[in-house]
Amino acid sequence: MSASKHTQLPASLVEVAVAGRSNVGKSSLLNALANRKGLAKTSKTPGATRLLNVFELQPEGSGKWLVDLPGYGYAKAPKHEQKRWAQMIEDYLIERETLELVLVLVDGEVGPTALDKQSIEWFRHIGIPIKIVATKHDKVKSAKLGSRKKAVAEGCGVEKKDVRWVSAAKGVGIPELRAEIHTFLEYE
Ligand SMILES: Nc1nc2c(ncn2[C@@H]2O[C@H](COP(=O)(O)OP(=O)(O)O)[C@@H](O)[C@H]2O)c(=O)[nH]1
Ligand SMILES: [Mg+2]
Repeated sequence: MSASKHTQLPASLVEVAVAGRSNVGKSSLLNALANRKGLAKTSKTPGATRLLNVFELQPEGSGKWLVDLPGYGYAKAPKHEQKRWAQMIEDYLIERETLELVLVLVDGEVGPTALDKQSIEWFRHIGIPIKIVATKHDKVKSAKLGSRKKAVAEGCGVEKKDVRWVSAAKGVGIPELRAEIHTFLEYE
């Protein structure tokens, strides 16, 4: 289901949200995790997801949700819309009581940007548990992978082992991340 405000959502048991810049690969990752191509809408046009899009783990009514958040920092959108999205995401992140973990996606091809670092700092400040996920593993040349892995970990202020590298396109890291999410949701 989708909502333009978290207050429109029904109660859940536990939620894991997927956050990151526009075009980082949030929707593609959700589809890869669910093993369903068209579940979350992906787009070549950044800024396509403007709603909180909620997916429930089976069985129906489990109350265990994955939430696809609108991407932050979509510069081409009108300023007032950017502000509105940012406020909606912030309200959700701060006020949603059943939100237990945020997967913070960083584009592995690009490396952590200033906006990524700013967002991570904000999550830490608010005290929301995060897990760094580096996307588009398949787009990083193997000669660069070592230095990029170091750069992502350092830029995000975590150990290299604490970054989950994934490729939604090639399936790299997807079973591992899926298992981590399941474990997390089971123990909540
Ligand atoms: N090569 C490659 N492209 C990806 C991957 N994940 C996402 N993309 C592409 O990146 C673009 C943005 O993806 P999307 O999932 O819509 O990003 P979102 O805006 O964060 O939801 C699309 O063109 C995707 O096909 C990946 O693992 N590998
Ligand atoms: Mg999306």
